Amino acid sequence: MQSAMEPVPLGDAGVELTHSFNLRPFWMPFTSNRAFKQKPRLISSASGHYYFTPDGRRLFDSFSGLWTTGLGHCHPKIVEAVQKQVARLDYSMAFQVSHPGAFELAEKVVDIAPGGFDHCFFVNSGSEAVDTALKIAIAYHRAKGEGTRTRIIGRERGYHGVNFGGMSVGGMPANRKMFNGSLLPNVTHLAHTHLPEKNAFTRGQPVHGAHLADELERFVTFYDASNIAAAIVEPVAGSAGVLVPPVGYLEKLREICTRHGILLIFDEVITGFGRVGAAFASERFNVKPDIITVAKGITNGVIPMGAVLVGREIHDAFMNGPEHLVEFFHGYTYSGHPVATAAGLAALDAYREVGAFARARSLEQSFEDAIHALRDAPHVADIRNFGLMGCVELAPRPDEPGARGMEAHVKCFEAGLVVRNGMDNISFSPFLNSTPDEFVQTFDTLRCVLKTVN
Ligand code: PXG
Repeated sequence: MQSAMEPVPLGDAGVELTHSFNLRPFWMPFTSNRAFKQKPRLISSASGHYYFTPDGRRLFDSFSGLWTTGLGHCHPKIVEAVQKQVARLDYSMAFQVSHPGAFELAEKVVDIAPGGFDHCFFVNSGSEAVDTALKIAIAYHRAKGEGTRTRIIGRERGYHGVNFGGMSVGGMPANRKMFNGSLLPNVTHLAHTHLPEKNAFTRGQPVHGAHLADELERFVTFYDASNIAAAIVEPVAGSAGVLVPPVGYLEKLREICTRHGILLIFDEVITGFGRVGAAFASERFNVKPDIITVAKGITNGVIPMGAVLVGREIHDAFMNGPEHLVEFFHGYTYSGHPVATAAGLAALDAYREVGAFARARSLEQSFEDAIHALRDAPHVADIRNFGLMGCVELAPRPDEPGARGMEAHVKCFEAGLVVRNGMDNISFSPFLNSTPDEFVQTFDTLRCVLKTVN
């Protein structure tokens, strides 16, 4: 039955925001700048599950930052580790010199990764992780004497960041449109797995769609396996609005890749570090890729960092030349930055201490029940969820796609709830240490907001 109650205020509603600085110079990323600057939504501090505005309003964060901050904001142990590290060693040269924290974190990350992943290359973001992974895949084949393997298979609606590699293998038309002539040449996209006519309102993995992985086999026939380096997918597509892999789909991709010597890359920038109730989605789905990319949760979002994980087979293929020479001509000034590694070490400790991944798993059912309770709310066209990832898809307003989602976002903010909308998809990434009550309140608030949305 539809709840008639008013939204339970998770945060404080109301008050206009104040600011005393010039809004013009900062060109904001992935933001409707002109609309924002007419009516800015500013956050000036955070604690636990809440943000605070400059004028003191408290807002509940339903998105754990931007899929980043599963342990909650300003986690005291991570804050302390960062403060200590920045005063002890702010930066040290990243090439031909290093510092202990980078080795310690690499070891801890591979410890919680699926068996066989025993090397970790540090970068500073998800986009860098993806471009690094693509370069590793292509260089690996070449090192093995298969230099013709250069084609990469991506997927429609995939999001792999915004650098040229990730954008090229990604499948977001709006992100690609402006750069069409400059994208990587040897890329082919699998069909996306969003089949609302068959799978709408599925709880967890949809039943229909495993056959879509067979397209990879067609690409092998068409291009020949000797020309294909890798296939890259998000195990659960996040930015596209939580597209959950159909039952059997990832297994099929794995089987086809193995049969044809194609590397399978799982982009776990969102799904890593507990988001799907396990350390990694590959563990949760029991499908092991050859390369894993991570970012976001590796430091609980506190300091920018990403990483690429590979096994010995791939790593060792690079280790053939003279020992005094660089083996892989790739890296960033800030690869393994001391402050980022300190944040990463503290985050990994915190995940372990509170059993965060198991805790996330134990919350899945109540999250699923709470989000699917919105099924009969106004404008709702589909609801999808897996682990602690969820999406409420709104029917677009005729001739104005995205406007309804944006209105819902703004009205939620005014009602004390920060949500993420990508066009008309409202996505949720609750904290790994949420309470079931927070889920209920979040979706009650959204229901009330949707009643006022045109
Ligand atoms: N891969 C995946 C799977 C991601 O989700 C990136 C790569 C790029 O990471 P960086 O750190 O370069 O931004 C991402 C980023 C959304 C949203 O609304 C998701 C991301 C970024 C912005 C918005 O879901 N994920």
